Amino acid sequence: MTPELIALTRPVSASIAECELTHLSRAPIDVVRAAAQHSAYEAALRLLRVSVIQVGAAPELPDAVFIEDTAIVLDEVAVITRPGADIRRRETDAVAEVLSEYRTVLALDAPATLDGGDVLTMGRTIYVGRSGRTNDEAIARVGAMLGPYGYRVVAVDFAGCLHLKSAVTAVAYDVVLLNPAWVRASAFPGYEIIHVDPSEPHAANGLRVAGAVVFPEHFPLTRTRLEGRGLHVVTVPCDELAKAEGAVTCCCLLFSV
Ligand code: CIR
Repeated sequence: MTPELIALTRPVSASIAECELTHLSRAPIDVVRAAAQHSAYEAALRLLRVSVIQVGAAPELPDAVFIEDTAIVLDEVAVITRPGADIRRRETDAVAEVLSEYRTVLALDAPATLDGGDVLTMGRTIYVGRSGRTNDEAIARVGAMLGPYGYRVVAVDFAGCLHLKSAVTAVAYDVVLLNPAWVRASAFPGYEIIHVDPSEPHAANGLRVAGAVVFPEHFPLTRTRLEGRGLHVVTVPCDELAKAEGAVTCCCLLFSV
């Protein structure tokens, strides 16, 4: 039987305009439009036969929609993170509760800090970006926790963007999409590399799911590159959520059951 794919998502919070911002200047966010875009994203996932399960809303937590940052979910186990931004640590309990229905749940504790956006899993290798949100203690701890499950953890340096997955994501099992201005392609030896179009620096974040790549519709030039490589791209509107420094991977935790 084909495994069922589940995407945990979380509604856009009414307070999203007060989100954390690192590399972007604050711009007004239209909450209704952001929520509509989030619904379109969930609909795109459902069309790809993913079961979307919403974790309860957290209106008082501005960044709750970016659920990816709260956990690393693998086939064997899940690790609840300790997000780098203080206020975001309050997002994890509700996610842990839902995840515990599907996985054994481990958790990071102080002084480790880690955002799931810094974690790129490809096969048995877990690349973890060293960032303002993710520290070396967390990288060592994740290595120690997941080594026994057969995973190798590799630290990756990058610069210029919030998370490792702002700079690079997997768009097929052997292909990565990256912005060479933010991360070195040599960090991913053996992988075919597709560069973002230079005029679309934020386009390296695509969500690989069910043989497709869910991808922001506001990056048409990079989309053409993906399609030119034969990849099936499903575009979603997400420019409103992008004002909160989020993209497509960050709005779900994807796993199979
Ligand atoms: C933050 O700064 O934490 C949020 N405003 C954006 C988080 C985006 N998360 C992600 O890309 N994984």
